[in-house]
Amino acid sequence: MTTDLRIGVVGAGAMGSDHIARITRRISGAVVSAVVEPDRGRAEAAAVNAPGAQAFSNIEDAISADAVDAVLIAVPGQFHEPVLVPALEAGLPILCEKPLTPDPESSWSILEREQKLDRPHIQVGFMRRFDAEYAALRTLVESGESGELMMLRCAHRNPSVPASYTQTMLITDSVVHEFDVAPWLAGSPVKTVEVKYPRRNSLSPEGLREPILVIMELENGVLVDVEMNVSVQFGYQVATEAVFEKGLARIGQPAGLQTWREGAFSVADHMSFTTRFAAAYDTQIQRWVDAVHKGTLVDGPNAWDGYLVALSCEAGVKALDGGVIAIEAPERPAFYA
Ligand code: ISE
Repeated sequence: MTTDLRIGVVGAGAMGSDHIARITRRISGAVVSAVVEPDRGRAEAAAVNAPGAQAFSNIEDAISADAVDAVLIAVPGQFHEPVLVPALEAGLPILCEKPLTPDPESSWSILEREQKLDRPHIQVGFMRRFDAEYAALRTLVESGESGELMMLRCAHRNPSVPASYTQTMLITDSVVHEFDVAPWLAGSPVKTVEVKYPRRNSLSPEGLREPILVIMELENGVLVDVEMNVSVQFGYQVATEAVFEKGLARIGQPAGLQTWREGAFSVADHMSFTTRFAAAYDTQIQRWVDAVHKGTLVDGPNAWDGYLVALSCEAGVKALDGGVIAIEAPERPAFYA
């Protein structure tokens, strides 16, 4: 029998506490051994779901106390680098919530540090790759059964966003997922990014100009459009229609409880990504834990994928001001082959 992997969760906000509860209740082969969170209130609230975990206010202390075998980073993206660096220096396996870091330069410097180790240690939390429907769509693309893929038509709708959500976050916090998953589905990296603005939703928070339509051209000629819409009020939806030479495929349609009453038919849908992707998050963390036990350390998107997404986000943010922005990616280091 293997000993449980001792995970230090860094950040006990919404996502971190969701992961803490999931590791404790639903993941096998792992325990939350440390919660790293400077905010005492958050740390205490999270501790309820992590019996026996030690509390630390920074990652360095958790590492020097030898309290962790692996690190799950769930603080906002701008705070990832100061956690990634000591965790890499300690040679620990890392699951880092998206994005790897907020810009290509800092992501590149993380890649340089990681390459000093014997093998990749960082998995990036692009959880959509672990969603059963996304996986089925990828299998369909690879099988060629419907012919070549030509277009991906994506809708990414949030009921609302917090007051702290800014215009660039439409790209860096939301479309960031499509920048990872569309190339993964289509088997080709992003070549150009363009953003178009339809009429503004009058219900959008002040200062936000949205929805937006993001158009990506992939290196293999597949076109991807993403309706990014964060004030839809009615629910949380992430749906994709894939257009093939001789077929169509759709994922992300509501599949909840169907009711028919008083002359109206309805299907229950999600209100948040935490429920919509709950099973994907479970699978992602279970597979990461299993990979760490096996010694492969990563089973999913790695730091190189995180770097490519950082390049796409940089292009996407530029495209918010107009133009078709091209992406020039360097060659992938052999370390990530
Ligand atoms: C949020 O941070 C996420 O990662 C969700 O998956 C995404 O749908 C949402 O737009 C983001 O704000």
